[in-house]
Parts: sequence; structure tokens; C-alpha cells
Amino acid sequence: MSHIPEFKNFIGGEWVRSSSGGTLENRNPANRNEVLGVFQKSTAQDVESAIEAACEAYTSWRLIPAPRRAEILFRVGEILIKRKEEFAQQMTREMGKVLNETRGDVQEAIDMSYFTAGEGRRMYGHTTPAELPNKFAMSVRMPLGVCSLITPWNFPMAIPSWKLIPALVCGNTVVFKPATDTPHSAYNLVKVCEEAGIPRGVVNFVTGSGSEAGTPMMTHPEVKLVSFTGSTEIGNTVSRACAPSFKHCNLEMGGKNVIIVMDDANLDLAVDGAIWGGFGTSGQRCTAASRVVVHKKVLKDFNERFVSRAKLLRVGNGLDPQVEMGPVINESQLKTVATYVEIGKEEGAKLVCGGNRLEKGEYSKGYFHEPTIFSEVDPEMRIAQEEIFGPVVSVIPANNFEQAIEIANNVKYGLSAAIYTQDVNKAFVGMRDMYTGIFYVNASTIGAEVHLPFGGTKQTGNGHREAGIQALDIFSEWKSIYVDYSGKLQKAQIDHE
Ligand code: UN1
Repeated sequence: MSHIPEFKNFIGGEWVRSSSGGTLENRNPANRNEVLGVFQKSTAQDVESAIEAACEAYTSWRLIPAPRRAEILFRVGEILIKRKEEFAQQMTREMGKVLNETRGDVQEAIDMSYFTAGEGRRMYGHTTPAELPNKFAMSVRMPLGVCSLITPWNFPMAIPSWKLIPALVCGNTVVFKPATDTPHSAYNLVKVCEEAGIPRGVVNFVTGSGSEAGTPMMTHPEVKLVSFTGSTEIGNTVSRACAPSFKHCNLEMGGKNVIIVMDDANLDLAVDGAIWGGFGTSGQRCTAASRVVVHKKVLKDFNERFVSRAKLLRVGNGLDPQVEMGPVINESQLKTVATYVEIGKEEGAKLVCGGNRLEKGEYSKGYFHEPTIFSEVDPEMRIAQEEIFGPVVSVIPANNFEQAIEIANNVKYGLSAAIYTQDVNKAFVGMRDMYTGIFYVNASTIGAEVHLPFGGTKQTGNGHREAGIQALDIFSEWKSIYVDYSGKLQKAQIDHE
């Protein structure tokens, strides 16, 4: 048996074992017999130590000028570039998505490092005239303190970077707990932070399950903010845990994203978009296009092309350059997909592609599922309403544009939506009327860029936006400052004559 490496927690600048003495295996979802490493099975006590270390480091980190903090973060980007291929390979091994996509994931962390490092020299506040003579008024951003970062497995380096890098540039310190399925990519990012010269205790890293270790991340009095990406269900728990002590909490949760295909659409392009949006990352993106609302005039044509393309998709181990779709993350996710396929059938939707787990030959050791398409889906069906997070797409017919928009909006989530049309007027109505945080014209629902705000409406989020300069609003608080240099008592609103 080959040697299985052990990875430790990172607390106060030291790589340490969990106080539980236990470890968790990290396995390859394309081959569950392959153990990639063992990671610490952390306890609440480990998390508390991490919070204390973060708290101590905060006293000096917040005083380092933001441009200096940003220089270190720029170095994070430089190191990530050098190690992009290695990290992408390791990411494909630990979570299955194809190499091109894991390269993109690492690239997203690089983009975030460079973009946010620039903010170190901006982080603009305002100066504004005061209403009284010889008085100066301005607003500045200040850090919050210790931030808890809880991240998912589908973008195991990109999403942590969306939280970590802006948190640090603003002067916060962090305790970071990645998803149990993807500790290795998170470890790689933390290791890079150490190598880039981030001081001890500024970034603390604990692995393990949320139910065993997560509570202090949401309840400890020194934690000022919890930043969470994951399911709406767990987001609800996080939100409730934060409420009694009024901790800030930013939540990025589920989606039921939609592509609208109008009768004047370039159908080849629309099919490309539906394939990429529906089956990229095996449908395991918050932004995945799990619904396609198609104008009835082009429905038959669209369905034929969409199904024939989906049937050609090569499913397999993401390390193989020929493969277009990898496995899903784990057994439980595979069961969820199978359950929704059954629900779709029972609801009377027409299964026109896939529908089965792949189990034979090269698939026997992994969590593989066929690209699956239901047509003739009623917008009220559960498969058209609930997030599946797997390679299952529902095609929903629409009689006209207005109905398409109505169907598209009629879900409890509001992350991403897209329209394929050649009609500029319809494109603009879509931009205005789709109540989502992200909207695409003639492009699929996935592939947001780091310098624009990312997040959604309704049950997708709680009003925040990550990425862009908007992320600074999550990781800092405003302070308004008045300097009175009149040498006498001046009363705002009252000394008005
Ligand atoms: C997610 O699925 O949680 O826009 C994030 C996209 C990617 C990020 C997805 N850049 O699809």
C-alpha cells in the first residue's frame, strides 16, 4: 500500500494535530479506493484555539497598512500561478471535475488575489463637506475582527479565495473550515498564504465536519462575522446561530438557474450554453442551468439538438483530457440525483436522456451519473422548483416571452439567469425583469468573473454580494469621522442660522 500523507490543522502559525487524535480520509470520487490523504477530525476545542489565535493576531494585523497587506496577497496570486497545474490535478483527484475546470478554479483564486490586492491601495471612503464651518467630515472602512469562513466543495479553492482574500485586505483575521470532501485544495491555499508571508495567526485552518467542530465558529463571542457558502438549509442554521449575538453573516446558498431560449435564438449557441450550464461541473454549481425554458416554436428543434449533444458527452475520470463530465462528489449526492430522477418520472415529466447511475467497467469505483434531461416539464414540478445539484436538466415549454419570464422568475431562488435571443428589446426586458443577482445575454448561467458582484436574491442569499468591490462591504464596517477645528462647541442641526 502506498504511503498516505497526513495533513494538519494550521493554528497560530503552527501545523498541529486535532485534539481528538482522529483523522478523516479524503477519497477520490472517480475511484473511491484511492485515499489521497488523511485530514484532522477537528473538535470544537480545536476551533476555539484557532479563534483565540486569530484574535491575538488581529491586534497587529489590523494596524498593518492595507497596501502592505495587499502586497502579501499579491504574492499569494504569484505563487498560485506557479503551482496552478499541480493544484488543479490535486483538485480533480479530490472532487472530480475535469482538469480544464479545476484549472479555472485555481485561476479564479489567482484573479481574486490580483484584483483584491489592488483594493489595498484604494478601499475608498468619502470626504464630504460638513454642515458647520471649520469642520471636516469623512467616512473610512474598518475591519471587523475575527471572521469565520465556511466553504463548499464544488469550488474548493475559488470560493475560499472569495472570502479569505477580501477579509484579509480589510484587516480581519480568519478561521477557515473547508467542506469535508475537499480539504486538500483548501490546505493548498492556506499553505500558499503561509509561503507568501502572511503573519502567524492571521489565517487559521481547521478541517472536519461542521456538526462536530462548527458551533464555535458561529457562536464564539470573539467571532464578528460568519461567511458561509452552501445549502439554503445549512444557511438557515448559520443565520439562526448568528442571530442571538448579532454576528454579521453573509450567506451564499442555493439556486435554480434558468436559460430562456426564444424563438429567434441562435439555437446552436443556445444548445452550447445549455450543455455547458447544465452539465459543466456535473451540474454541481450554484449557478448551474438546471432549467431551460424554451419557446414552443423552437422546442422540438432545441430538444433534438440538446439531447443528441448530451448523449455524446464523455463521462469519466476528470484527469483524462478526453472526458467532459466527471463524477458527482459522493454517494449521498448520487442518491439525491437518483431520487430526483424518480420524482421527475413520478411527476409525469418525460425522461429523454440518461436517468441512470453509471456503474460498469471504468465507472464501477466512482460516483458517476449519466447526463439527464427531462422534457415537457411543468414549471410547478419539484424537479423544476428544487435545487438538485447534479447533472439533471428540465426543459420547460413556454408559449411566449412574457410567460417565459414568469416561469423563469417563479422559483424560490434568484442567483443566475440567461436569455438567448437576437432581439435587443427582449434582452433588455430580461435584464430588467429577471429578479436574479446575475443575468446573461447569449451566454450560459455559469462563469461569473471576480471583479463583478456575485450573489443572488430571494433564498439564494441574505442581501450581500461577494467578489467585486462589493465584497469589501461584507468584510468591513463604515466609520464616519468628524473633525471640528473651530475651537468652539458647534452643534449639528441646531447651530443652523
Ligand atoms: C458556485 O457554484 O458556487 O459563476 C460558484 C460561476 C463560477 C462560480 C460558481 N465562477 O459559475
